[in-house]
Amino acid sequence: MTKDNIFSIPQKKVEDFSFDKKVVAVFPDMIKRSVPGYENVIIMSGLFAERFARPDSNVYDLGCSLGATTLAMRSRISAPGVKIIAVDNSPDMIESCREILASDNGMAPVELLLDDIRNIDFQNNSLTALNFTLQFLPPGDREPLLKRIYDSMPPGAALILSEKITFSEKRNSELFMDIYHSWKAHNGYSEMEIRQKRTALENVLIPDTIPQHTARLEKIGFKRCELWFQCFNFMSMAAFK
Ligand code: GEK
Repeated sequence: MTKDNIFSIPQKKVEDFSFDKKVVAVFPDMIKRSVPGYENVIIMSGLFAERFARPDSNVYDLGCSLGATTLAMRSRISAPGVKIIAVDNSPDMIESCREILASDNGMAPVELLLDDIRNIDFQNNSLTALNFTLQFLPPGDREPLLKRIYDSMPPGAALILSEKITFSEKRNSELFMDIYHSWKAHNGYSEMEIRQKRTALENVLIPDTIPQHTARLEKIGFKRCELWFQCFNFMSMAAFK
């Protein structure tokens, strides 16, 4: 695994974060050291897929990056006729993801799309995973996307929504952010790396609170929304139609 040291050199002006070749080259190390619980969320996405992927339906992995969620789901799906549709709008991610998928011998076919998740015509959708992706959409685009996902689902279908979050109580936001940064330092990131990455993400990743997520999902029509994972300012929810 190539070590992430992208932000280890002082930068005069920290540019907005983008999922380019440099990030792709270190992505597995970056996400493992930057998202608490990431590996669990991925494994559990496979367990959701085992239960919710219905015969002859589509399963979506939106913002698939290098295909970690797709591979976890693929390894668990046994229902016949399931296709996984994995989407990312970073050409560098998709190129590397294609190579990774080619060396996997899972059964379910995977359609890999280089596209914006806002452009996808969702069909026959038994399960959608949005693992740490919705947070990168402009806030006003989040509800319309979730509504289109909901509309493409039969009753009983599921959504996995994993996100970085913030808190309505300012002191809690600061506390959890601070503990989160201590965890990053524990994982070997320097104070400068943590600071520069934070600046790079400032305009790019806009977190919501758990009540905002829940209210939006319920407004759209999802019947049961459950928080099934949380660690500091990261969480994963499951919502069912
Ligand atoms: C994993 N789910 O390993 N359309 C398509 N893709 C997008 C868009 C968009 N509008 N915006 C961002 N992305 C993955 C991890 S990473 C999370 C997801 C992170 C893509 C972006 O290119 C990147 O690959 C991914 O969403 C977010 O389980 O790095 O914190």
